[in-house]
Amino acid sequence: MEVLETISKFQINDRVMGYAPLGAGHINTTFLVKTKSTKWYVLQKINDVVFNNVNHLMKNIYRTTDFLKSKGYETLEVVKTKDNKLFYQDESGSYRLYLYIDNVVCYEGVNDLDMVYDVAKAFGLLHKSLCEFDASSLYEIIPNFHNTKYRYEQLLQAIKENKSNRVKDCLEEIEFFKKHEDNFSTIVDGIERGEIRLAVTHNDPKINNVLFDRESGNTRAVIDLDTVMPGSYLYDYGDALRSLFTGEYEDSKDLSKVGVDYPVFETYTKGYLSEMKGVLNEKEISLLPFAIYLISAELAMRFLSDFINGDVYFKTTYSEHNLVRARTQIKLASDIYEHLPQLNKIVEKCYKIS
Ligand code: ADP
Ligand code: GN1
Ligand code: MG
Repeated sequence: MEVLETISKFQINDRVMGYAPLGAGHINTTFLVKTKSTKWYVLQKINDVVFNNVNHLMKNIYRTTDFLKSKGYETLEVVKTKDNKLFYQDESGSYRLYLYIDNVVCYEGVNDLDMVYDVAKAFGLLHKSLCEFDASSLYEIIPNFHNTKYRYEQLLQAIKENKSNRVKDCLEEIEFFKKHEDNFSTIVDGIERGEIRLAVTHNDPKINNVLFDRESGNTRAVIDLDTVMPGSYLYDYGDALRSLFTGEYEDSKDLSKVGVDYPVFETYTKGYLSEMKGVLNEKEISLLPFAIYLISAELAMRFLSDFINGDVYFKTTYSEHNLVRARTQIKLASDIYEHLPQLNKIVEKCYKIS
């Protein structure tokens, strides 16, 4: 790709001075585009292996960010191409341009509990701001992304096919899923019965997708909206805590540090409920801790299925990498499952004081 040539396809009025790689994202290729004025831009090559319908993806982003802006919420701002399209495409790939959100910092991990609270509030505010948006009108960018029941069927299929002859290496892990299989439909069935809201969700609620103001330290915007689609708030809440709990140990063989971090759990729950208390229903509140268990089990299934299938989805650097990752998530899921009564009590307390 010729970056300057690609930039010239978009509606930029100022003179472009140059560009440089930006951030440490794993999915897209991102550049900061500097101009002569104070208005800078972010050019991204969209990963079209992960996202095979860029048109749908950009429509979802455009519609939701437009809605957020109308509510006065700082968010990504799509800059269209000269022929008024949401993205530019040529034989080298698909590209989009955003306005650069300046004076911000992005973190790979949390430094303290204040930061946990702020991140939780940022994701809570995103959910709340979009709660009146008709989720069913959005495209499902990755079908069945958080459909744990479907993910379990995929695991059973992988076991049956045993393509890489690896089933013999993970019998204990498979046993975990067999024991827990009655739990995997809870959220999906709840959505189907109308007990759990089908909502607009982010689906990658990690700390490095939140931008903080460089001066005040306050959160400014939630970014990386590629996977914004219909889902349940429960999966986003659960996934955010799951990633905070595993932190740097997601790929580690050392399972001793993996488990519930109570101060992080309580602080995140308080921050999230400070925005979402009036939006979540009783059923959803009662399932908050369960959702962390379920999403951890779901990710464990995804890693294990990929291990059994011969490492075709997640990037791996050694042959047992996906198995090691699955074990971490199984350990976390088991730990949460054992402590559900305590965790539910903490949620009740947070709910009362929020
Ligand atoms: P990926 O899907 O690869 O994670 P992201 O959309 O999260 O890609 O972008 C990668 C990084 O680029 C972010 O973590 C952030 O540091 C930076 N970034 C992306 N968009 C913007 C923006 N509009 N303004 C400022 N920084 C941005
Ligand atoms: C993938 O690439 P990253 O880290 O943002 C995956 C998530 C998993 C995560 C686990 C599109 O996200 O669902 O939680 O790995 N994203 C996709 O590390 O599959
Ligand atoms: Mg990102």
